[in-house]
Amino acid sequence: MSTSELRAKHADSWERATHHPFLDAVRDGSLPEWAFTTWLVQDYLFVGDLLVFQARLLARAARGAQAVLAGGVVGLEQELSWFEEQAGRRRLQLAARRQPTTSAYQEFLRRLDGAPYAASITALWGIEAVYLESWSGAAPGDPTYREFVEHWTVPAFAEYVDGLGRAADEALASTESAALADEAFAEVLVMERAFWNMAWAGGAAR
Ligand code: HMH
Repeated sequence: MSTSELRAKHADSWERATHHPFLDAVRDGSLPEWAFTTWLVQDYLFVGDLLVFQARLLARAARGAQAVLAGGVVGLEQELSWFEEQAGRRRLQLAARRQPTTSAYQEFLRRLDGAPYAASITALWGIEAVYLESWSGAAPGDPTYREFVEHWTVPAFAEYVDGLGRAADEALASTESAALADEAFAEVLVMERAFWNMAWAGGAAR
């Protein structure tokens, strides 16, 4: 199994994770400010949880995946500072509670701590690949939100996602846990859809 096979197998769910009224409204500027704020605060909490997960994954990674994962850990720590700057500029309070969707995602990441390495690296690739695709669809974005669109569409982020894909493919090529990797990827797609819905349903069916 490979990452491209997984994407093809879960094409419908991939589509639902990467296209959403929230992203359409980021593109055309019609997103209510409160919805963006909800997303920003909850995503800050999510990135903190992802950093914890990724640091643990690095500790058990294949030798060939250490560089991309270590780089990603540094990147996530910098991303937290970037969120803090963004929140400061918008006078937003980041010290919020996790909403149920964010808590469910955190619990999923904790479960992945105990999953076979191939399943966990595949899930991580899925998490980041969804963001690249999602924000690419919102480009260039209304000026209000353009910095966020640019953040997840820069070439360096695309290269990072490619690097995670190579690490996942390497793990998938020799694993006996392909079924668990498939399940983990499918669950990422459901979680990502739910995360957009948490921020804003946009009047559309969920
Ligand atoms: C919900 N998924 C979510 N937030 C993010 N910041 C990413 C993926 C990418 O890091």
